[in-house]
Amino acid sequence: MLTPRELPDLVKRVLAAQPIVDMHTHLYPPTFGTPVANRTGVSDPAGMMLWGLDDLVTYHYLVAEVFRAVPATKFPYAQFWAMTKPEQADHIWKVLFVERTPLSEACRGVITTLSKLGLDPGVKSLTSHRQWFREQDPNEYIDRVMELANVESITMTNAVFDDGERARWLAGIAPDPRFTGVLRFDPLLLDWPNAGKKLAELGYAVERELTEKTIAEVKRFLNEWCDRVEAIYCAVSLPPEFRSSEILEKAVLPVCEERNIPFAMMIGSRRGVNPDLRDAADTGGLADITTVTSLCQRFPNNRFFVTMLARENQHELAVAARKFGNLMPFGCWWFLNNPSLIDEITRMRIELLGTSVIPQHSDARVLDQLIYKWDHSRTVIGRVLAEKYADLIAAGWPLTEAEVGRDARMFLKDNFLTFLRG
Ligand code: FIX
Ligand code: ZN
Repeated sequence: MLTPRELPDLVKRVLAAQPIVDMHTHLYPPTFGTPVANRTGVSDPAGMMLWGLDDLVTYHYLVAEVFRAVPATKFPYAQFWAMTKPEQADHIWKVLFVERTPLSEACRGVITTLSKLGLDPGVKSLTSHRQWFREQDPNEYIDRVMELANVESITMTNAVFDDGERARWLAGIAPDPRFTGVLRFDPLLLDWPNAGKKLAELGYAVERELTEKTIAEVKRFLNEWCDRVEAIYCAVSLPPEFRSSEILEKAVLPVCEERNIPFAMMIGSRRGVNPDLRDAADTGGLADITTVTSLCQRFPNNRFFVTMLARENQHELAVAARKFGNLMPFGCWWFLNNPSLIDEITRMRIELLGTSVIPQHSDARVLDQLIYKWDHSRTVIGRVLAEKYADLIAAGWPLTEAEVGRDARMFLKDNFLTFLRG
């Protein structure tokens, strides 16, 4: 039987040894092309596989932070976006890592990643490190990063309304066993007239009115694309105000039920509040949990992955999951992906849901981020778990290492895979 004293190290060791299935990322394999110069000599400016130093440092979280440190009144947005990516990275590095202490979570993430790769994070210039990344082979580098992060499977976000990504799929993409597909289609639920026009361009006989024929064609579109990307689930992100829609209820959920795959809702994103920040333009907002409970109640044959962006929605989401077995809360999304909030949310979820929750996803946009996002999350989740186990032992439970191993496997891999299978 374990003792409270040995728990922190043991839990840390067990979590570190547990391979992760990362259920939500924006990562792509080399088959989608990469804009990053590398050892193979092959790169594609429109490539979708982001990795390496300049992509790490120009992550949209850091773009938002650099415009806080040096506002656009002093350094206009247009000037920043006119620079090359290495020039943007040099500006961000100088402002946030040289002229200031890189205290923020996003800054600390870059430091952790460089350190774990064996590179000195304290450099004043990025030049020497840039050369190191140029000497990497993207395909081999994926294996190296997955090993360092102990991630065994990467779940993509395949945005079918992204013209660049759609064109690549239509041209044919060889499958990569390290990556699994997810069909993502926000515009279908948020901007029907335009999404309808796009479906018509792609050859689907849809009309503006949601006639039976149109609904049938939307279902055909979803099924054909789920087949193409071998979707393990379907996903959308939704603004706080979203309640439901005819397309969701008459096309999306029936298709997910027929295919026996879950539907993921990422709720609370308000897009484009400051467009000059581009990918960093979005914010979050408080949503209404009845959006979730009403769908779970009215569609009992559908399974729902749900993550919510507002801190204030987390408790009611966990409580809602106590009411609906077809609801799986997951991750500390985006502005919640910070140690203090991961701690608060994970602690509350374990107290309300025990082991039946998926504590985290990485949301990595740059391959190397898997290293820090999982290192930082494992540390916080491990700390919370060790304290929860200590409480359990204090209550008289004869906790074993095997139980800790079983829980780690459920939190970091099996809860996701089991809910996928239904
Ligand atoms: O909708 C999403 O999947 C979000 O995760 C992204 O849009 C967001 O920009 C992001 O990268 C959050 O971490
Ligand atoms: Zn995301």
